[in-house]
Amino acid sequence: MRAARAQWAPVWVVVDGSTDGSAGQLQAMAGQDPQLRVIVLPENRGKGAAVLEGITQAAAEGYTHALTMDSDGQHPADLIPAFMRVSQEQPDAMVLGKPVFDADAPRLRVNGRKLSNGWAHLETLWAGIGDSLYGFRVYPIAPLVRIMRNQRFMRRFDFDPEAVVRLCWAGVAPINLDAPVRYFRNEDGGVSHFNYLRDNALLTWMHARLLLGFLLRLPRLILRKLR
Ligand SMILES: Nc1nc2c(ncn2[C@@H]2O[C@H](COP(=O)(O)OP(=O)(O)O)[C@@H](O)[C@H]2O)c(=O)[nH]1
Ligand SMILES: [Mg+2]
Repeated sequence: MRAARAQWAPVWVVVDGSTDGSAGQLQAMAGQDPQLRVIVLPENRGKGAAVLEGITQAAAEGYTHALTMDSDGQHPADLIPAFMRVSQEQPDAMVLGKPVFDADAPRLRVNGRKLSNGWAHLETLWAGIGDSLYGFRVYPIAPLVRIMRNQRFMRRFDFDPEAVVRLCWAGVAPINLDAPVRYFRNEDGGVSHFNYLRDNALLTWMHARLLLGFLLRLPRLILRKLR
């Protein structure tokens, strides 16, 4: 959070039912810093639901775009201004981080990504999604809120890939920018809540419904591709 605040104002943190006392600490910091807002969800709802809460409040206050990032230090806060600049130049697009992995990145995760990316390419007829899973992104808020309101999925870890695919379908073009990802080793405090069985099952079900949506939209996607 501090790294993000050093680069940008305002910064909003959504605390998603965390039980480690981080909400209290953040609220104390927000008391000293008018540019920091803390939104606390009493119960864990999942990544997509937390983003939706943040961007719904942001839209109500007149914001049109939001950069999302993880709060566990894995995402490059120093790139926030560059991503925002590109978004300001091309406000109709979404600006997607393209992960540049360090040597500590778990092989299984890096390879699992290729699978999810392959599906996302197919589902959008190669519309140019650089990475389907990386959560360091700038979204135009209005189309994303519209898509999520029409959907009861996309509320957990299935959020990031489903959001890019559905935004592509809605005509929001992706712009990809390289952005390093850090993987902390466990001994350095790296904590991952990624659960192989649970999250891969969630992603498989997500791609199954996206494939169905893809088939329904295929004529339109082909027409768009030809133009
Ligand atoms: N709001 C919310 N975000 C989550 C939840 N689980 C994971 N995330 C988000 O997804 C990111 C990736 O999860 P993480 O456990 O760090 O796994 P990693 O992929 O190994 O880094 C987190 O940093 C959060 O931004 C959740 O239950 N609620
Ligand atoms: Mg993480």
